[in-house]
Amino acid sequence: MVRCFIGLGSNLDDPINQVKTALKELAEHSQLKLIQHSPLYVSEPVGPAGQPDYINAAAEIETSLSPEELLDLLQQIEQQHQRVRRERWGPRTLDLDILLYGETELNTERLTIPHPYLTERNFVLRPLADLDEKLSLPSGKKIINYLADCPMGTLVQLSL
Ligand code: A4P
Ligand code: MG
Repeated sequence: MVRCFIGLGSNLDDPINQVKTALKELAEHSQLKLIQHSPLYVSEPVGPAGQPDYINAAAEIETSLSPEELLDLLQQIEQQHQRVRRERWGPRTLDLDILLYGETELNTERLTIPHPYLTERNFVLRPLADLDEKLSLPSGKKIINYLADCPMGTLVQLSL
């Protein structure tokens, strides 16, 4: 089993409910084990202006799926949430990203792990640090050090 971290984001169609439902779907999935999830946060959108605020969270899971199989599973869950892919970084009902997959570093056409923008986004770093304040990247650099250096867009904690 590999310890992985998944990022959850939504800014359309009742985003709190989208994220809570996705967490439930992860918890109930037979091919992974949900260990814990972070609180939910309201965060300012990064990307095209004029889109609604996001709800963001992170989840710690264990799985024996390969990175590609895990991505397939996450994309299936995204599809269940009627996600329509339009513009890059545009609004979405549900976005599930593989943030970390054990100590694996990967750069293929389909997958970049660790997630390429992980270290620049407080709405990813904060929930990861909530889950494990000692968490590091495969490079050995600590999440909390990136968080300290991360320009803070507004991030408001909602609830567990
Ligand atoms: N892909 C590559 N690496 C990964 C990975 N580690 N995890 C590929 C998941 N997918 C990965 O993703 C496009 C392709 O990325 C996938 O088909 C997969 O093969 P997508 O979800 O369809 O497209 P996207 O999400 O629009 O693009 P991208 O670049 O993944 O955007 P991000 O980084 O996910 O950003 N602002 C706030 N406040 N909160 C947010 O959550 N999210 C975004 C989207 C923009 N602004 C935001 C937020
Ligand atoms: Mg994505």
